[in-house]
Amino acid sequence: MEDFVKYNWTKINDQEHIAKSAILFEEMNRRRSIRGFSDDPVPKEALINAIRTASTAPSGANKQPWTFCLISSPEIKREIRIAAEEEEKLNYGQRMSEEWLEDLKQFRTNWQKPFLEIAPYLIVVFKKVYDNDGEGKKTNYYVNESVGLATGFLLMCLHQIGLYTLTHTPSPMKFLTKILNRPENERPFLLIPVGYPEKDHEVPDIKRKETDEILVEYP
Ligand code: IYR
Repeated sequence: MEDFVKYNWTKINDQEHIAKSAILFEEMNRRRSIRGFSDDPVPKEALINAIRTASTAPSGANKQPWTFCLISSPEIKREIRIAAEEEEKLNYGQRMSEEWLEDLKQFRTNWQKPFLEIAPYLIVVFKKVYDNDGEGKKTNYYVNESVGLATGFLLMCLHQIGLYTLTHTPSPMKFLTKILNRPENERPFLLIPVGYPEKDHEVPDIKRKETDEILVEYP
């Protein structure tokens, strides 16, 4: 039986809610995925704090069914680049539909992924489809939702602390399990290069949906 403890929460006033929400929106609305990184170093301690923040996300039955791999080894980054490019060559050359390729044109992506070696860090998020603590298999619940939430926390945190990211899925990503030597119960969820944009980096001029396209109110 788990204990319950008093929750120390605080109430702020409506003006503060509104002011904080407006600032946060402006900040997050400036976030952009980047695909050209510089090799400028970033402080590892900040990344570890960001990962700890990600791990505060809610999860099914609080199972926290995730592992974050933090990679700075040039050898491992190189291995990941080579394997990712192999998959992406097949994706762009034969696996992706015409519609998909058309949808991606605006991002000017291709199979080449030099940023996987250039970015100072790669974070690979793994989901634990079940837990394996040595005493046998234990069930995890809502694994995709939970790991998606933790990854969202991570991306938001990294942006808030002034670091830049890409959500990268060189699928199928099974090669990451192998290169990073992860156990059988872990599956790659997302590959996130972290660092700073390269000099004069350009991003596509994307438009975000208007509020009335994403929000339905029931007053
Ligand atoms: N994984 C490929 C293709 C790709 C797919 C989607 I959906 C994107 O939003 C962007 C790219 C790549 O990274 O190039």
